Amino acid sequence: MEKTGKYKRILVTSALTYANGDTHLGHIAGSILPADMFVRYSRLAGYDVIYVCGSDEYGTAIEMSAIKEGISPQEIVDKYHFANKKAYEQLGMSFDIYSRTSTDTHKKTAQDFFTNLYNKDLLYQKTEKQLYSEKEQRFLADRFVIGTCPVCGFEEARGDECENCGSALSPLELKNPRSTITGDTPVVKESTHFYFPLSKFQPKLEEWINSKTDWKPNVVNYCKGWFKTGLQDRAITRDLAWGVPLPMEGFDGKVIYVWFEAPMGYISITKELFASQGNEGKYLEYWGSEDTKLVHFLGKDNIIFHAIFFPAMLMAHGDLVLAENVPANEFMNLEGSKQSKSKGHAIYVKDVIEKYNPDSIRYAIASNMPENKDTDFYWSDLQAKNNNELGSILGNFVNRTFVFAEKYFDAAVPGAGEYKEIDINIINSIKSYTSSIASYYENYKFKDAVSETMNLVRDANKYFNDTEPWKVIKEDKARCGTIINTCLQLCRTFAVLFNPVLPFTSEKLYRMLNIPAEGNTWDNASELKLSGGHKLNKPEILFARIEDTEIEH
Ligand code: B3M
Ligand code: ZN
Repeated sequence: MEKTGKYKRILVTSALTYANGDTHLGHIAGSILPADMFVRYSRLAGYDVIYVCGSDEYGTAIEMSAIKEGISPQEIVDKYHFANKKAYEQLGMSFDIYSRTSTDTHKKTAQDFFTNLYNKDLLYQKTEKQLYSEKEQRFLADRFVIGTCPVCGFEEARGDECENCGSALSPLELKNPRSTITGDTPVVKESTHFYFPLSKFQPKLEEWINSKTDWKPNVVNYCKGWFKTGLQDRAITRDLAWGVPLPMEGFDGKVIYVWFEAPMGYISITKELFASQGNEGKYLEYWGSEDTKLVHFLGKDNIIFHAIFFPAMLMAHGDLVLAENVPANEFMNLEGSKQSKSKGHAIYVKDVIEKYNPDSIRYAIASNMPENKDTDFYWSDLQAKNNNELGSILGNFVNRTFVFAEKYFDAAVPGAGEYKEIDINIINSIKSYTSSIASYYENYKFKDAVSETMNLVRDANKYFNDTEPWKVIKEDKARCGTIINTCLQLCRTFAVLFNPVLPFTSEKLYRMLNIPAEGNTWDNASELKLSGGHKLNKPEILFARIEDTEIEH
């Protein structure tokens, strides 16, 4: 029976990954892993939840990479859409759909949205000065130009946003602008673009953000900072070849600005999900209903677009649900500096997945997730978490439980005899652990959820040590049976509670317990569902040690 509560369904999105390069651990930590953990928990907790994501395939980021790689924009997005989709699957990301924005569905969705606002006379045209490269014979939009950020002085700010301070910029605001491709200094030429009246929505947006009393402070503070500066109307078209064309005649050579159409990718990809089930119109049950809890996961550099720009567009459009939460993460840097595709300073998923257990990678990121401040990924930390927590605490507990069951109880679940106080204490603690971990997930506190789950395993190890089955087996086999029965029940509990962060280990545990994953839910995670006599499968190594020689330096 699906859980209801205030909302009938949950719609989860992760920031659409630019298909201009291989995805790295910064994307995983910022938006993909927290969303996947939240969705896996929500499914286990019985919610009707869907998780949509995909490749962001327009914008100058794509064109830049295409020029650098000497291939066309379509070739670059085809190359990296499929590469990133594969990398996410290998890392256990459980999207309901991972699609892309270079589809006809997306093009129509974006153009219809644009037309909706245009027909309401909400958009206006303005002829404005633009940076133009004589050498390249093109206007320098967004990432085609870099310069010094007028807000923080960062010298490699891009024409659309400063990745250092998160400010949304326009090319003309940059000091000493220069072409990213040729380095030459652009001239100023006029061009006409459509504008979205973002400034008009500031009062409604402020009221809306002020009503979000349960949002993370880092997100609310960013928004309040922009309100204080005063929201500026935004140009929503560009002089570019690669992008979604405008839906009306007479604007050849112009496309819809990527940050105006990309968020509509969440809508178009939801349409595709239900179209694949033969019912495209069902997308409106999610996007067109107040009963939907819409949650956007992303990194802090995308907050303005998800907490201000996209909500304003949705308000303008009407009849579409606004985000219930935008639990943005800060950055996970790589041993001190920000991971960046364009600078080649990153740990790419495709590389790390070849060498390490995907669950070890997920666990190392989740237990150090940049939820409220930047954190750093260190290879030594991956090794320590794998060896000293996953291997020595969880792996050790499961292994010695199964070894006992195999050696003394014919590889079956022994009958649970008479419980002593120590048994009842650990069994009763499971229920309180299950609800506290649930509360952490419901409130996007993933680090706490993971460490609390591991605390239960620490208690389980203490239970094993305190009950001394290796001694008890010599004098009272029935008592030993009660102990090992309890430990095996805990292994099933771990298969449920660790599923959000360790999906592959969860699958292994179900296989070893010789039970299907189906039917094991958050609500019954604390029940003793394994019956005496139930045959077990062979124990498997959950986490191989990572030796010093193996770890990247
Ligand atoms: N493609 C992510 C980025 O800025 C951007 C997210 C779009 S979500 C609609 O790298
Ligand atoms: Zn800046």
